[in-house]
Amino acid sequence: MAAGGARYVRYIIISLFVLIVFYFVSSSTDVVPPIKPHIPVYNGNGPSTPKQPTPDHGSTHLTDSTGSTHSSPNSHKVSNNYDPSKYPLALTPNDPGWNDLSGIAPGPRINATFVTLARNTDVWEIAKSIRHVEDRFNRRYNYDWVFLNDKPFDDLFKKITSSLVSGKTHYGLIPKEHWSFPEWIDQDKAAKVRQDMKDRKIIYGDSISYRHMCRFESGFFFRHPLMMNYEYYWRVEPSVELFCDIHYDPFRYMHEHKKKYSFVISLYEYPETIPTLWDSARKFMKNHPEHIAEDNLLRFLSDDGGETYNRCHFWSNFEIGSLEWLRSKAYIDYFETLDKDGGFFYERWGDAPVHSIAAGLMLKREEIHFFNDIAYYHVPFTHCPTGEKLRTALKCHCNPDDNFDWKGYSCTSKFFDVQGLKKPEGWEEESKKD
Ligand SMILES: Nc1nc2c(ncn2[C@@H]2O[C@H](COP(=O)(O)OP(=O)(O)OP(=O)(O)O)[C@@H](O)[C@H]2O)c(=O)[nH]1
Ligand SMILES: *[C@@H]1O[C@H](CO)[C@@H](O)[C@H](O)[C@H]1NC(C)=O
Ligand SMILES: [Mg+2]
Repeated sequence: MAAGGARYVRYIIISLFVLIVFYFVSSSTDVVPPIKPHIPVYNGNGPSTPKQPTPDHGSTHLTDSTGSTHSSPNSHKVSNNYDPSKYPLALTPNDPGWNDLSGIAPGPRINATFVTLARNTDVWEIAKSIRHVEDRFNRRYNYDWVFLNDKPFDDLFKKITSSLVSGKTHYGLIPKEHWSFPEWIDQDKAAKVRQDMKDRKIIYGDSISYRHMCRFESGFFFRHPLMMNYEYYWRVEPSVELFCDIHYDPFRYMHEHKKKYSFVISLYEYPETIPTLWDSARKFMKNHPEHIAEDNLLRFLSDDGGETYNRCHFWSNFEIGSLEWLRSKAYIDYFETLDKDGGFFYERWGDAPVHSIAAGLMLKREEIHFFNDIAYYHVPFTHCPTGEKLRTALKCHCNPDDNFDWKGYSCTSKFFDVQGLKKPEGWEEESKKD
């Protein structure tokens, strides 16, 4: 059967050919070096220079170790001349790239970092936060993460966090002057206040470290040598959660829309912690009229034209903001006025109202942004975006009944009113639920 034999030979040759092709295709990733995505880092100004990887050991005396234990999958190439329209942000489900949530995001990177202040004992709680941030966003962007502490980070903290962050990790020690009583503080007076606040059962009222924390977050974190390497920050605290996919780069949003400060939750401050904060702020306004923005957001902070503070503030455990703004003369003059008045120790001023008053007075109101699409939890409040269509599109896993935005103790409704923004459909029904 000659014809049958030839057929077998043909089959064998074809099978061999298919096998060979298959072999080459499947092994080509080993043979050909993987193509690294070319990701320029956008920098609002300054020359275009490649970002140097930080050396592994102490670039400054305040850095106990950079802890860069693994390299990120992309090399953040610096370029300050990208054309935003060439890499449109996927802001809505109709925008190109919306469904592209796998692999490294194409397009430029901003000169930005995550930042966390934490103790070594916070390691497992910050691990959870990092997991949320990475899964919902950073695994595709690989931004750096700076960790700051008033004591050196231990090996466990560095090992766990650097294994979870997809970008580079840096670990910094806070200098003593940024975490201690300034010399003009009367220790006896401060101690009496703590005892009194303890008796009145004011939350963290008797804590010294909480006060150092609030003062550090108010006036120093953005000036730490590790933070000097960036223009924007995203603050992350232990035990926070993100409930929805983030389809675009919030840092780029901030940069391209000229935003300087942003929030997801706002609320009223405990009056007992800030009796004279507004007096200090008014002193600053009087002494530094040059720093007050013309089209500011004072109406969010005060219901009587600046006479009194209504206690509305952006909740600062989440913040995406401009470091350049915090490092500006305006902000530093403001912080120094407050710091001299001593309320971080004679009262218990929180960094949230301190940042919020600064933003409300010194920024133009269009420079402050509400990130509705970043769903967030920090005990005990949740921001879960209003509108089922949006939540489904973002694959959110928060319970909409938990949304705090339109509840009586939130200031977000006021923010919308003052900004002249249209509230999302369904907000009224949510505000009626308990
Ligand atoms: N290194 C260091 N970090 C601290 C210290 N106290 C607080 N932090 C950090 O500062 C941030 C705010 O502290 P929290 O204890 O979360 O304060 P809070 O958010 O007002 O209160 P909670 O409701 O308890 O979360 C967190 O990132 C903490 O990890 C401290 O003494 N040392
Ligand atoms: C990022 O910003 C910092 C602070 O402005 C600057 O010193 C640094 O050169 C910038 N880095 C890049 C890569 O542009
Ligand atoms: Mg917290």
